[in-house]
Amino acid sequence: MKRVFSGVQPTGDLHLGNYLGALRQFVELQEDHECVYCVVDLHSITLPQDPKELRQHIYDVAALYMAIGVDAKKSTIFIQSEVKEHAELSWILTCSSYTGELSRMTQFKDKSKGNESSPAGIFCYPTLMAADILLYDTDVVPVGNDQRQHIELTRDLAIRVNNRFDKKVFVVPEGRYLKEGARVMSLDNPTSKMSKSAENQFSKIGLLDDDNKIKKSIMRATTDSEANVRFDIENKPGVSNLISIYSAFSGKSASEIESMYEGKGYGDFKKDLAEVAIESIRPIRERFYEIRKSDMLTKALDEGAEKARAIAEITMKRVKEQFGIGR
Ligand code: AQP
Repeated sequence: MKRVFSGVQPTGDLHLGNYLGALRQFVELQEDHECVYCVVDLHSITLPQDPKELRQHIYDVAALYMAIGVDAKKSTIFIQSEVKEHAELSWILTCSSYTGELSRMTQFKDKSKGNESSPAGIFCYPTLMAADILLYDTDVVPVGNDQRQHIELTRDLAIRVNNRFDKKVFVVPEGRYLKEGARVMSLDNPTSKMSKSAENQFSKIGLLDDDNKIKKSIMRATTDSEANVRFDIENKPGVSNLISIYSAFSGKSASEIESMYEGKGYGDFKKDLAEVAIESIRPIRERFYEIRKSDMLTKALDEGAEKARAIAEITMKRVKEQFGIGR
């Protein structure tokens, strides 16, 4: 059975972009893959976090995995910092990567903005992500489009190490990207991606937002003055983003949606989209609160960490032997 690995940073409440780009795939894949899903807390501290809030977000992300349908009996759910091999392999891969390739990562350029006092973690975190993936001999990595460059780097590092030792030290993984929802854009500025850390609450739809907040966010979303529901990313990025969200939730194609709203204004379209989003998110939110109250979460995380450690230890032993470190 092929192995799947993916993770989400506990940097805030998860939004529609995280769900439609990555999480939706988690559930689908667990039926015929061996899935390992991680809450990547070490990644989240590349930028300073409030420690109390961070701990809550770690639990929230794990509970959301379960609320969307990840089954802890079928899949492994765990917290990254509870398996020490992530940090260990990350260092080994940092030593195998080039400063030139790391400095070309767009997320590094976006987040550091050329500022010399930005944390070195922003620079090195792609090698931690590579370690997360390679530690589990991963075949498939379900992620949003924004992670393409990091997946390519992970593949390059795996191939580089394998070539250096002329041996299959690492499995070379493939990224898995969806057609609809792979890049959900911000509702107030459809030229940048929807992001947890965005300040404007109405720029995103959170998976824990109440019905009223979901409706308000969609009704306020930036569109254009043409009043024509038409998919055209270049000239109508706001409306196209809303059409993509509608499509990802309903399974209808963009052209079907265009025909449904021919001759109608943005008001009708947005009202219906709000309804579709509310009906899809409500069951996730309700399930989340049930899980958060019960002890099933800590049980799943304890068992998950144990299962993850068992795989990670075997990989690290192989890698250390290959690199000649330890005894
Ligand atoms: N807007 C998006 N559209 C589609 N997929 C997205 N993902 C994130 N934003 C979008 C996917 O969600 C998964 C988890 O992302 P992450 O939390 O690990 O990191 P991120 O990409 O940095 O997410 P955010 O929301 O933008 O967080 P902050 O604000 O903390 O940086 C990944 O598979 C990602 O592709």
